[in-house]
Amino acid sequence: MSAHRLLTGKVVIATHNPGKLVEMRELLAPFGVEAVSAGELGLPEPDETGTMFSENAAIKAEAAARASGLPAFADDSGLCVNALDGAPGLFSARWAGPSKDFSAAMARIAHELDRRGVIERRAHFVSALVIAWPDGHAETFEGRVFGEVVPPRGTLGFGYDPLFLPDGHARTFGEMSSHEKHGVDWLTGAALSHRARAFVLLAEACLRRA
Ligand code: ITT
Repeated sequence: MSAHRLLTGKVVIATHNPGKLVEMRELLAPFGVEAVSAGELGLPEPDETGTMFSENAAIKAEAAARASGLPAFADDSGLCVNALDGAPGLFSARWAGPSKDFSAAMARIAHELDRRGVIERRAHFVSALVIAWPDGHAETFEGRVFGEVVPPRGTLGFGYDPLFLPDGHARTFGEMSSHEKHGVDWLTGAALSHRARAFVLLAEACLRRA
């Protein structure tokens, strides 16, 4: 296994999802790297042909690093519902269709659970984060948060946030500010969301506080 490499200077945030972009910028903010988004650089969205979150994150990060000549940071993530055999999972974005209608995607989850007469509502979010350098070096980190699917509540966050109630909390991600959703304590390394949990590992390995 290769040694971790420090990320300094300028980095591309290789996402076209505005909700993720906000969270990834916030997480990077304390570390003194200059972040520019794939959208700002006019980079295309590569086809996500992987069969694992980490593969798709690597596809996105490596494509952006090659195209920009800069280190690039990508997230591939999704919501996995136990009673739906892990769906929507890798297809979480696709369940919202070309119009990115997450109300419809959340309604589809409720419908699928009702159709199966399921009471068990366990679910988790997964985030795979990859930083890829233009010379081909890459680092991968993964985080998960477990909880339950509930009737959607709240207007904060993005995607499936309103229907996800993390274990030990009374409010859904849709009812939490992004700061609460990250839940990062840099002293202990604790974090709440899947993305923040993966990011804490990434930060320990590849970042230094500014
Ligand atoms: P990029 O590939 O450009 O980053 P995307 O939206 O296509 O954007 P993904 O392929 O990783 O990203 O799809 C994951 C989907 O899962 C995403 O569209 C969200 O709707 C959902 N998702 C991931 N993390 C989430 C979170 O923290 N809160 C709510 N929904 C989330």
